[in-house]
Amino acid sequence: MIKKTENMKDIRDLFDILNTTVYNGKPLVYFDNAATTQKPRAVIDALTSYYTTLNSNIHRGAHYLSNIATEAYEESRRAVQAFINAKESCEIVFTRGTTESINLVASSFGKEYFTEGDEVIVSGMEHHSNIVPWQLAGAKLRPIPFSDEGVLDLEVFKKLFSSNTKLVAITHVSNTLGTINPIKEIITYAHERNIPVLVDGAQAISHTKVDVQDLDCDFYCFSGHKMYAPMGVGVMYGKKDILEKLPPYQGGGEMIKDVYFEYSTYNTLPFKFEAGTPSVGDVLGLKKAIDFMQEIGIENIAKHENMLLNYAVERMQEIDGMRFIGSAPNKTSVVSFLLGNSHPYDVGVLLDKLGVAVRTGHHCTQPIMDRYEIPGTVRASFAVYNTVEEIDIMINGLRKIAPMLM
Ligand code: 7TS
Repeated sequence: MIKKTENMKDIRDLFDILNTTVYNGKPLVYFDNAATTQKPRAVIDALTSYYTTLNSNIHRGAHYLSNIATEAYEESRRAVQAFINAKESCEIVFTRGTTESINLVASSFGKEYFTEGDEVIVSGMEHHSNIVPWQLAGAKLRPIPFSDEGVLDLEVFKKLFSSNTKLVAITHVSNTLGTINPIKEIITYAHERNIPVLVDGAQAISHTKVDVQDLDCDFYCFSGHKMYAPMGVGVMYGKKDILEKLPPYQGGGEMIKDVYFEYSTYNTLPFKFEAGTPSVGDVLGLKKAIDFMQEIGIENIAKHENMLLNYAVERMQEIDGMRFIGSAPNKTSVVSFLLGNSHPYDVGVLLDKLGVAVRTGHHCTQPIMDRYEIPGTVRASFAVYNTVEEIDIMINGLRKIAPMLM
């Protein structure tokens, strides 16, 4: 059990990997949390425990292990349901991650509703995972522009609706800019026009309280590995009445009721969308990650990360040539930046040599780079276990690096 404490050491102690040293003994400073967070020991133990004591296939066994594994898997589904306040557990579909969740909706929703010339409203700050699946499904994209600070232009958004609009698909939080988008306002506006809304929650789920009933979104997608859970598991939440109308995504075991050579009938929700053997151990790990977050409290996580964000931005401003990319007033703990005109990759490599892990490049958001006319950014993204001392290490590094590159 984690104590609700300001003492972050208690939390760091749950992550063995944070004691790693790199390049001749430099402490690892892990600031690539928007790509994937580290996993607390309880999550890793859940995987080992599953494979050492429970490994079996689920929903099909008439045997002891399978029954227990099935119950544990369904308990994880109920934990996710409670975590995001879904009305029913059958609205929680396990996938491999956000990418698969969005592809699932694009494929099924697209098959059911898209015809030639139909449009999906997205934002200009989408991850490629919330762009390409809609193109593959045959839709035309209408992006909402955003300001230099990284704030969506809601007046333009309202003008993008047309008789061809079939869906709004929008990121809750930008992985590159950190902007928290006003999705409730967007959902309300779209619903007034009878247009459903999918929210890409990949970067929101570990930083803000998500209540799908309060948001009233039609779909909410996220990845376990960005919220302290294992890789290989994600969630597609969908409102029951909509999911019931959609055709299956993949065909195979578990998603069927009866199969004949002439035709097949499909299982009830959520199994209709869970073809094949799922990643049971990872799903059990996801429950442990939810427990971890709930024991600290999402408000406490957000408070700590906000403190880190404000401290980092304040200190980074002191560095000559610092250019922030994305400074929306409502942000999560993501800092994208450039040093003068130097290439982000060069900054990333030099920071890495000092033990600081950041991401560089376009972060799978090429349209954002085009918007700012830059090749990419350096991105530092903080999680609950990061500290002010680690930010100081990055700042001292940037002070050394800046004169070398400019
Ligand atoms: N949507 C957003 C907003 C994301 O940030 C990501 C991954 C995805 C979708 C896809 O998630 P996946 O788990 O299916 O891969 N973003 C990042 C990133 O910023 N750095 O690495 C992966």
